[in-house]
Amino acid sequence: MLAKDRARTLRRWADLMIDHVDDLALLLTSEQGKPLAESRAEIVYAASFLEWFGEEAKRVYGDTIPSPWPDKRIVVTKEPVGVTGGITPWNFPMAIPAWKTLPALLAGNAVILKPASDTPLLALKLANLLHEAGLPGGVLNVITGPGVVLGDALVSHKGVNMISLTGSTEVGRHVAEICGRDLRRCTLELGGKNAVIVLEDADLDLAVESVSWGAFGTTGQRCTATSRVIVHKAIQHAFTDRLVAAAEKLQIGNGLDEKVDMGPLVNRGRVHAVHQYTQVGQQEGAKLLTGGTPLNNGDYSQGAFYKPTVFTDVSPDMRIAREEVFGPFVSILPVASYEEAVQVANATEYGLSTSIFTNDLRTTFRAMREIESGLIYFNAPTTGAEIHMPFGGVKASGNGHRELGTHAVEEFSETKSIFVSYPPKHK
Ligand code: UN1
Repeated sequence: MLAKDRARTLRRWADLMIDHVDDLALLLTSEQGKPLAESRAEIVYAASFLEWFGEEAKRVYGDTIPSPWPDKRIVVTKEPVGVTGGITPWNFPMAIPAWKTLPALLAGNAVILKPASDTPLLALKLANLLHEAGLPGGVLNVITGPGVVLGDALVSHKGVNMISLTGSTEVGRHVAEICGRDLRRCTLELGGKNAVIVLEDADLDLAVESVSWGAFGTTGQRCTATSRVIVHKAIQHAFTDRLVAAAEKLQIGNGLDEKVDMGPLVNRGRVHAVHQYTQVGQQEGAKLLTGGTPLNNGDYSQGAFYKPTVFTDVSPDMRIAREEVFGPFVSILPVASYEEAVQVANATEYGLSTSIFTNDLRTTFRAMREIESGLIYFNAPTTGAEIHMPFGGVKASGNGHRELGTHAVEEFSETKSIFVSYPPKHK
């Protein structure tokens, strides 16, 4: 398609998503569990990607470079990679399929999308709406089923030129191994053990509100979720008391009930996995301040509910300070200085998102340099990606690629360097 036609299709797609926001949100909550307000926000968020990429679709530029040699020009063009495979998780069943599919389409590729088997419906809806918006048949294809069968088939298929995965670091290593063998390009967006650093001069109310949302929003099921709080000892107790109070105030229940703040985990297996970390924390000698139990009584018996859980006196070598829990679970690590906070923040194999609460200019600029993390926030939660910003992590949180924004289009493109010589005619 011509760039202007691609742009028009993507913009129509965005409008269709907004027209259907309530139906889509209802489906999302019914399938995934997050509260309706979060589901609506996710649809609007996904539609904003479509809108942004719809505008961007007209701006696929190349370069023309003068050569050091006379009578020669160099032209650099961007071309599609070919067929790309997207594998997406169940925590954002609409937003992540959108953010993987869009740059791939924009760069001119065909896409085969494999959504998580717990949440296939939104990806199917996304594809329906895109076809309604005018995408030709066969350009976006959705396949549904278990990852162990379909994921491996997709990742190792000789007709697939590139794989883009959002998932756990364990699955990422497996996908990278297969792609490595076949020299297939793969972009990986993996786990995190994201820290919020709360320093002595922090605005405590803001820090508590941000940690509560970062740790318990989406029931803690985000790669960017806050799972560690590294707090200066001088304000440790004031901060901890307020965080525990905020956690205990959250209304937990069926996401279809508009009064609910935190929905269930995605399935019962996840309740078991989170609860194991509570047991690990207790065995390791950390102090459980609140939560630490599944909710099973009454209406809760129908679902996969877990209480927001806060541990304190956690030390950096404990498993609950190092391993991704992916649930409403946060570990507090007290420190005595900014330097120690940075050392503790960097002491994990992950490096996705870190947030620092301070109003000190020197600390701010030092932290920008010293924190090992693909995303750094100041005075804000560890969550909240923005469409125009490169998104991704360092260390075991990824393999060096970045999603979203114009960077993402580059990831889904091949670069062709063309040398054109036009010497004078030989006699
Ligand atoms: C965000 O918190 O800003 O799987 C979005 C995930 C991420 C999206 C996070 N890919 O949680």
